[in-house]
Amino acid sequence: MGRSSQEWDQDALRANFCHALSEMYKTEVPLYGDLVNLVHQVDTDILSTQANQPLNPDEILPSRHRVERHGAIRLGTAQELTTIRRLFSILGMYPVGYYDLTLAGFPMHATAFRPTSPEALSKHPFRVFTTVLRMDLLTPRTRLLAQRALSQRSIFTDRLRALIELVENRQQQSLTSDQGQELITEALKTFRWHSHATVTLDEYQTLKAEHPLIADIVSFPSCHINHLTPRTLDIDAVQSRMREVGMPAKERIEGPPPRKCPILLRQTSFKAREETVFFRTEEGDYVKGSHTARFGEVEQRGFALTRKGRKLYDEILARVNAEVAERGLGAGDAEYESVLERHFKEFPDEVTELRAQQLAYFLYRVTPQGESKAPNGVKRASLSQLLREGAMEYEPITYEDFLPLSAGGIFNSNLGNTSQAKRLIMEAEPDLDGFHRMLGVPTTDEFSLYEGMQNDSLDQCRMQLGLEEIAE
Ligand code: OOG
Ligand code: NI
Repeated sequence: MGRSSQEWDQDALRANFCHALSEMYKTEVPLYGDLVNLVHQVDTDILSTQANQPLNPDEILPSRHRVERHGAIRLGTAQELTTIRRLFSILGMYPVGYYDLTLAGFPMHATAFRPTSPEALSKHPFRVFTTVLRMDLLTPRTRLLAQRALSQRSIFTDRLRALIELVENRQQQSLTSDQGQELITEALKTFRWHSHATVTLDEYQTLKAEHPLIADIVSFPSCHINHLTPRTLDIDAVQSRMREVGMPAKERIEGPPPRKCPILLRQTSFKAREETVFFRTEEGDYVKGSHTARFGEVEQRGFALTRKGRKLYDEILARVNAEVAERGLGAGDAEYESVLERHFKEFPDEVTELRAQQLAYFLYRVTPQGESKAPNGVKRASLSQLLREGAMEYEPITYEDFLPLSAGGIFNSNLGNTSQAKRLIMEAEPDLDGFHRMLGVPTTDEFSLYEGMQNDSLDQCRMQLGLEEIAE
């Protein structure tokens, strides 16, 4: 990034973009604004109770907590995905991870555009879950309809394209302050809601019959943001407060059960609202209909898991789902929670165990005691010994990605009444190569990012302690 004061840096641009998007979404979906206020109230109560005096979260929590939000968009074509990738890279957000949504019966795959360095994450961790349609999984009739509608739309303004090119053609990836502001204004147009569809009601219904998300992706002139997600200190409290105030909360919190050591993430949301949409008619005017897609979500984040930890998580979830299916429990069933908690007892819930068994990632640092230790000529030491001696300490790395979808983790008990089209989708293979081709670059593996952070911290400690090697 350039250094001149009139230039925008990526982190500032991302922060401004996130703020602008949030303000726009609050106007579009007023209930989202209510949810943000509710979360703020819950966090205030939690902090005040803990401290036994009234406290304001804005004054206590790290700024990254108050700003943290993720959003989600759904795209139709490779060209749209490539351009989104170019836009987000200007904001310091890069494609991390691959999510195969066929496991949930969606003809889509996805990545998360997010900051990747610890510095950028601590400045502003905003990320966007970005899905793209898999044409190969649509029936021929729907595919034709989708291709036609998508080829006729342009979700980016000419000015936005010009600004992206301007940044790319420069030596330094920077914009003047005015250009930065303009980039945000123009980008918002890509994500805003349009109440006038580009398809007829008939076409919409055909698309929707195959999968509601196909209709959501294909029928509109933009790729509207479909939800935003603030972060909370206590998702269980948010869930009950949503119920108390009569928000249409979903039946249960997704992800692992509440634990002493939180892992991955837990999230809940209010259900998507039905909205008026005007559909094109053959005669060139519009007829009134409706569409349901946009909602508000809340998340609480825990520790990032290693591959081994993720495997254990998937296995446990598969067991939960097998039991739930066998007993015919629904998502809203109170019994579901106890099944979840019982099976998750197998996942260690002590930081020391999570570390010793290499189930989660950690950042290491040298303690003041370690720093003051005189060099004794020793060039090698074991990690466990350094920890035991109190020369080093560690803290968990926060999970920055999304709830993993795994074959075992999907609630598939009622496949019996699943349509033929959905069955075919669920039996499809992931297509990472195809996704990379659409994206134009490979995605970064999330595990390697966490591992890199952990290794960098160990390396830093090794140098600080004057050692040649810190062994396991
Ligand atoms: C996928 C959204 C995924 C989350 O929090 O897991 C997501 C979609 O577009 O429906 O945002
Ligand atoms: Ni989400």
